Amino acid sequence: MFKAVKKEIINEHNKTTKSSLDFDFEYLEKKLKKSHIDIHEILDQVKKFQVAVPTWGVGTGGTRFARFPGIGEPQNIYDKIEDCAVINDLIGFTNKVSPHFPWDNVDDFSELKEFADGYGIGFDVVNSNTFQDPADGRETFKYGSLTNSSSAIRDRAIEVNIQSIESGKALGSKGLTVWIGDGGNFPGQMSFSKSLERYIDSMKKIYATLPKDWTVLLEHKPYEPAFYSTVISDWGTSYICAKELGDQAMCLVDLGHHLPNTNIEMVVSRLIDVNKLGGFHFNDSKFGDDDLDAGSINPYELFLIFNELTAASQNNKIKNLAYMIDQSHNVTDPIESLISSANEIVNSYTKSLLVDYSLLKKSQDSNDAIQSMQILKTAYNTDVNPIVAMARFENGNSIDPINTYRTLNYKKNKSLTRKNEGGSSSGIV
Ligand code: LRH
Ligand code: MN
Repeated sequence: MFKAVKKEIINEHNKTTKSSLDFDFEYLEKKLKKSHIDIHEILDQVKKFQVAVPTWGVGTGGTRFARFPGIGEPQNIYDKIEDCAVINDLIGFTNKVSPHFPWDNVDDFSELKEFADGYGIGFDVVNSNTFQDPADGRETFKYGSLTNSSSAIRDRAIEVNIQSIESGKALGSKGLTVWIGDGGNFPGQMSFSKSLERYIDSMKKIYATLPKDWTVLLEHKPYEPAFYSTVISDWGTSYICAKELGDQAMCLVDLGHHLPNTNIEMVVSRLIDVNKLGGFHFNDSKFGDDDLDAGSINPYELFLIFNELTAASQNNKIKNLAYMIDQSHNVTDPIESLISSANEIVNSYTKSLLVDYSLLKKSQDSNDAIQSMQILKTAYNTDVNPIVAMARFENGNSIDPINTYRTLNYKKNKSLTRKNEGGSSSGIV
């Protein structure tokens, strides 16, 4: 660690902010003590929190209309690892990245692993891509991948996933996320039943190649790129498939993959109760799969999701969930967005640790709706920034990461060596 951002720079900057942090922390300590909450117990848990950063998230994202890359854009997976290391050196909560294949393919994965190790960066769950055609153009996934009517094309999609597992093994990953865009744009275009049958059949062939200590995460999404029917459109379909595949198959919840007004925290609770919640793609949205910064639009929902997670973990109902960010940064510096998003996620987790779940249960059992809501709102309305900043400080990271980052002129310096080959073509990356 501290190869991307020198420790001296972080220490120097922390000197200017530590005393006001101590003031805020001591004030919060006294406030929480009145509610019989030991701030140090909370701090110890927060210091251990980790959420993985998506490699595709450090490049400027775009839409079907356009992409406006910034200066010093990462041009390859090595540049992306370096940018992810800047984020982790500054906040410490993101020491793993989630790669995407073939976007992050290299000739020598052990060399890539060694490079990342040098920055203190590991590899979390990997992602396969059968929503774009393989580079050799032999097959097209235009009419679907794992559910395509052509067995040859299904076999190719299965091969892409098995290859992603092999690449992940070389990087020390322990999981594969499978999201497919398969679906139809018009009534009658495809058989709902046949396509689901083909999906399960294809996934069984991928599942059979999973190392015993791996997990496969099924990611549902209601629409886009298909705009009439999507094969794995909701958590129920994902659950049916995960159940059919076996114990190593779990469901991944991408927050943006739910129709407007869906109660996502209840979806999380359901998947916990059926022992099939495997992980998250954290982000936020106002309309569709907007992939906006986590906690930027609906921070209370993010808190309510962690409320379900913390209650479940205190009852030993969940463990080893894969926490990952999946965002597209179209108008911000991706490094700044990922720093603030990761902190928003840690903030929501920290607030959920302030909830007295036994008091909440008593209040729920006595149907005292106002008190139940107040128990949650009291935790949510508590400014936990002093705890999260102290966790960064005690982990050796930056108290004020965005301002420390801005003193680095990082992207300006990188623009001297990184030649933007991307151009402003449209598309998410
Ligand atoms: C699909 C998705 C999926 C990724 C892709 C980049 O919308 O959320 O998780 O593969 O974004
Ligand atoms: Mn996703």
